[in-house]
Amino acid sequence: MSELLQAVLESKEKTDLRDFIDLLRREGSHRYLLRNDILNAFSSFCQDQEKSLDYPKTSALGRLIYYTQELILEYESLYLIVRPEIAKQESYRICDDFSVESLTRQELLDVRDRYVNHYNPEEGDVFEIDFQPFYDYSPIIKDSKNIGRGVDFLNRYMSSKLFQDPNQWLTAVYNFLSLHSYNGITLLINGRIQNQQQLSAQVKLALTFVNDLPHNKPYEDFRFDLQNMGFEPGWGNTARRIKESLEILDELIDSPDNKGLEAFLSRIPMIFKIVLVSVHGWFGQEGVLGRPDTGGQVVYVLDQARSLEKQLEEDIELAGLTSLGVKPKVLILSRLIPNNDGTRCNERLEKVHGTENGWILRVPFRENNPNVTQDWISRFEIWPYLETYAIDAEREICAELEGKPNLIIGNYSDGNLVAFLLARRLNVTQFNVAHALEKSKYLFSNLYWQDLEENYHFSIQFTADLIAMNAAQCIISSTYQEIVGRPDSVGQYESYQNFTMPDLYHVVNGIELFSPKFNVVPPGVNENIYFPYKNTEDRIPNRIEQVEELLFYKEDESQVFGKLDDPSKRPLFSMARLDRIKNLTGLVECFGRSPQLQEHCNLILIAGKLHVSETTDSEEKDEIEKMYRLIEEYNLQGKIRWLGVRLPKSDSGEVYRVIADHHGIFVQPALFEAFGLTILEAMISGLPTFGTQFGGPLEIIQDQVNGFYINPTNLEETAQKILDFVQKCDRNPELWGEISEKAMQRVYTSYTWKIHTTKLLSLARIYGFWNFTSQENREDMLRYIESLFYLIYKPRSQALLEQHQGR
Ligand code: UDP
Ligand code: LCN
Repeated sequence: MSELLQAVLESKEKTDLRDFIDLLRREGSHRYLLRNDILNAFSSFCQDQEKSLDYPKTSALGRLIYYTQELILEYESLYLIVRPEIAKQESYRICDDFSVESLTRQELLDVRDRYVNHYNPEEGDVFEIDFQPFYDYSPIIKDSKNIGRGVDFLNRYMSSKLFQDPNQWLTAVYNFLSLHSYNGITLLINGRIQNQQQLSAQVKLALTFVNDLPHNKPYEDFRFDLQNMGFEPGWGNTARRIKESLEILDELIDSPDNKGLEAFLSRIPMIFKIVLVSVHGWFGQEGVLGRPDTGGQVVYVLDQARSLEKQLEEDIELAGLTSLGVKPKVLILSRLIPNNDGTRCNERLEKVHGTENGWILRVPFRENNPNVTQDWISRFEIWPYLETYAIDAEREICAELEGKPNLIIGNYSDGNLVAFLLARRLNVTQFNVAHALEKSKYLFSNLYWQDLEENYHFSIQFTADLIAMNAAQCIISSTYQEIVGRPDSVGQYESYQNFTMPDLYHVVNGIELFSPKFNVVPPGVNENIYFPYKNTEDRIPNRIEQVEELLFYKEDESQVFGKLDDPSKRPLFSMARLDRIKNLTGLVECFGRSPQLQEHCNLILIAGKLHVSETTDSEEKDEIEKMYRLIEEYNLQGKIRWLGVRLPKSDSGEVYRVIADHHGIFVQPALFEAFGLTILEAMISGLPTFGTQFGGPLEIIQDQVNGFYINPTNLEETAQKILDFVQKCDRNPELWGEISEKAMQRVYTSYTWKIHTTKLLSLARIYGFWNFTSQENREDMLRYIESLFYLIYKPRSQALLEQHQGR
């Protein structure tokens, strides 16, 4: 039993536990509380009982409650789901007489089913999904703090195994080097080197040869000499670079170590063509941001494509392949939407701005349902179209690339599923990115899936998630907590470990969190658009004026709501889509409830739309209405400006800088934010930033150092934190500048696209190498995954298709 639970039961605190349970029961004997509710209930209990202020922290009961993620009251029983440490879960049943039983995962899932009245054992057992057996024989990280650093671990583990047998190691290197080519051009070694022994000898010979050459001698000048020794292009562009590469290889052959291997692989030209998959949204470069389902994902994928192309170009140049006509190509695969609503989403190909060879490739959904497939479809509805989409996309991709890609990276549930289907068909490495999965966004989305199915179809989406995350060779996450949360909160992937979909299936082990497939690689910001407000030489005076006018003064009912009484007050600024989760209305309420904050600051919001008539999205409609209600209720006229504009990217960069010119503050009040690109954008611009403590911002910002955390569910506390800072800045004007400076530094040192792509490409090479050398047999898992696809995913999406057809 958990030590904390034992400590409570064996001490006087047992009475407190009893009283606390009584208190909970008073509000109903059949209840399901999640962590926030549990903490609130416990805090009321402590007040009722006049406990000391530090009781929640110092008592065993307080600590037990702190680690309790879920609490289920079921008549006479109480179930506690405790998470004593990251990625670990224990569940207990406490009976009326205080006897305690621990529960297996299966039993816990039954309890949850019973809670929602869907537990029917007499009708047979429910289908259990269990991925654990497939991970039993792959290497597993031991310590939870190393989760997310999979590649380092994998590299160390696999190398130590492989290096034990020199012959096996040499064979692996030889076979791997013999593998590479680009559009028919053989790379690295040719048939003159016929085995591993010859490889070793020829490397030494080639080294003696290049050693005598001037460092800067271009490769083309001695290409044929190397070719005669068995070496083809790919080792470097100059004598010096080739010498370094051969030295690393020589060292690896004689005395291998994992660092050397990593350095060697980073030089191997094995990635030229990449496909990024982002299916559902309006994927384009203009007029799409702020539409339903397009937000950070579009920004992320476009920036990633640009940065990948640039990095590949650099690598190819260094490898000495540019003169042979080798060129990288990055394709962003998205949906072609015939009814394009003024966007370019009906075009098959669109060049990515700022690239030589980066393209958005759009493939339509097959016209099996013209009334639906001609239009944009919400991400919740697109499941029936994805399988045929992948088949069609495969053809288009191979035509565009004149062959197979070297890497496929999916984005979000739908993109990852398509990435899986493509990777399986093409036998290519699959990476996943999941900016924010719905399962952790919608509370109880799995328990009540049947009630939500009509609008959300989570039964299909969560199945797709399980399929794609297990099939992927590598999962790129933006933060550690995206994988396994924090000591007090569950991570996005962790939430897939075990859950029930009542009447459909039980997930007993949905994903192995300790698998080296997880790697934290945060994104960056586009530094051409978002840069410090101080870089005046890069700013365009005309644009500054226009943005200034728009933010503070412009009167145009179609675009702006509100006129400021005193535009010189310090601006509090936020920008987001009007989703419930983004919680801009929460920020308005927080501002509304603090007259002091209103005294010091104006609130300026850029939030998509001003009129309900402009949107068909029900959540957006609700938020617009709520915003007006709050402005009225708190009488915020004259203190708030709400801009219903969709700014071109270049202007959105200037917006942050103009707010910084006014020594303003950026507030990101989301109820949950998976990563939070706007936080990076604001920080690099030099804005002191107050970011939600729920999600990624917790890792980007270091509280009180280069920004501040807020708990957006606690409006008074949030207002007070901002007010404190504002008042301190009023007293000591240098403070604003200090935080601003550190915010900029934070982004430059840890969150650039250069760091991101260097790491990503290194991962791709290392996973590629290990997949090849270990010949890891994943076929059994992939077969299991396929059966989930055909037996659960497909029939359910077929049923959804029929619903669409009936419309
Ligand atoms: N954005 C924008 N205009 C808007 C709202 C958002 O240009 O009206 C951009 C913003 O600059 C950021 C992205 O959209 O680059 C939003 O990303 P974030 O990660 O903050 O949130 P998401 O929308 O992906 O949940
Ligand atoms: C989606 C989100 O919700 C954000 O938190 C991320 O920043 C964005 O995608 C890019 O990954």
